[in-house]
Amino acid sequence: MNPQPLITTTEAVDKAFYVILGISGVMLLGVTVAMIYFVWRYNRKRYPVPLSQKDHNFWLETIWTIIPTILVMMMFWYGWEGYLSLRRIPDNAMPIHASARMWSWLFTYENGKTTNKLYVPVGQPVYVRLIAEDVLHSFYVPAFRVKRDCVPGMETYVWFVAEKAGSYDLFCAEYCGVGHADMITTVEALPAAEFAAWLNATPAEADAGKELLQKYGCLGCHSLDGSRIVGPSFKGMTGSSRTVVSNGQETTASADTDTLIRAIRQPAAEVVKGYPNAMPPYPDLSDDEIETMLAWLETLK
Ligand SMILES: [Cu+2]
Repeated sequence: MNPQPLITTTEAVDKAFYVILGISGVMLLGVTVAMIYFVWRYNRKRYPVPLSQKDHNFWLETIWTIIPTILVMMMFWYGWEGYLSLRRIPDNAMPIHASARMWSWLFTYENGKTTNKLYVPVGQPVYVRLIAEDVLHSFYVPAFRVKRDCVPGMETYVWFVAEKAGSYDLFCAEYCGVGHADMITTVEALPAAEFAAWLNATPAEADAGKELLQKYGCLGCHSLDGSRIVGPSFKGMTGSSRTVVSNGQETTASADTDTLIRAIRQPAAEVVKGYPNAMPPYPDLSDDEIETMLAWLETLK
């Protein structure tokens, strides 16, 4: 493939959008003006009897076929060219894996680092490989004009380049269940040097539990600050007493280690009253991982 000057996804989409908007505007104006003129010019009160019996005009018909064909082909051309720009991954793009699951995002970088926000270097294209772990989701970043479905069992992708440092909204744009609206995060574009420093920094040992909570998507549904997302907050959870619904019966459960392990392995067994029975079971978590997570949660009073 020939090296080509980089057209950003924003430029590619905006060009097609403004061409189509412009043509539509001109057509709307032309049709409206002609319609108003004809209503006035050929009003029946003024001309009760038709003046002409002509039923066709070769040149008029040819022109009104050729001009719209050119306009439609222009719209097609700009749309097609823009689409190719969105699909053609620049050679120097940095690959990042994005996993979508109910109801959070997990981004994995080349060195194995994982985050819930998507960190990217300013000025370098990123190639985001999209995976859905459970149901259909959709990766949508309006600022970069990229939107692509994440399909279970199939890898899709987008690429984009952030030209300015900043924080950009990232949404799930495919209704994926009760926590869909919470599947919102950001793209954090950092200057290249800052990004490299961030990428290579090792997380503190003390944060291992929090890293696991991020990795498994727990924080997509459970907040750390007491606010309600999909499920109950983790804040002050350890050791607390809650009314739970178990087999349709309300009972009181205290959040000791056994209860919390059961809540991870068989979330439907006891559901805190007032919350949906929405959590999938996590059979793959090792006992060590659960222990690390619970130890970290205990520090969260
Ligand atoms: Cu989703």
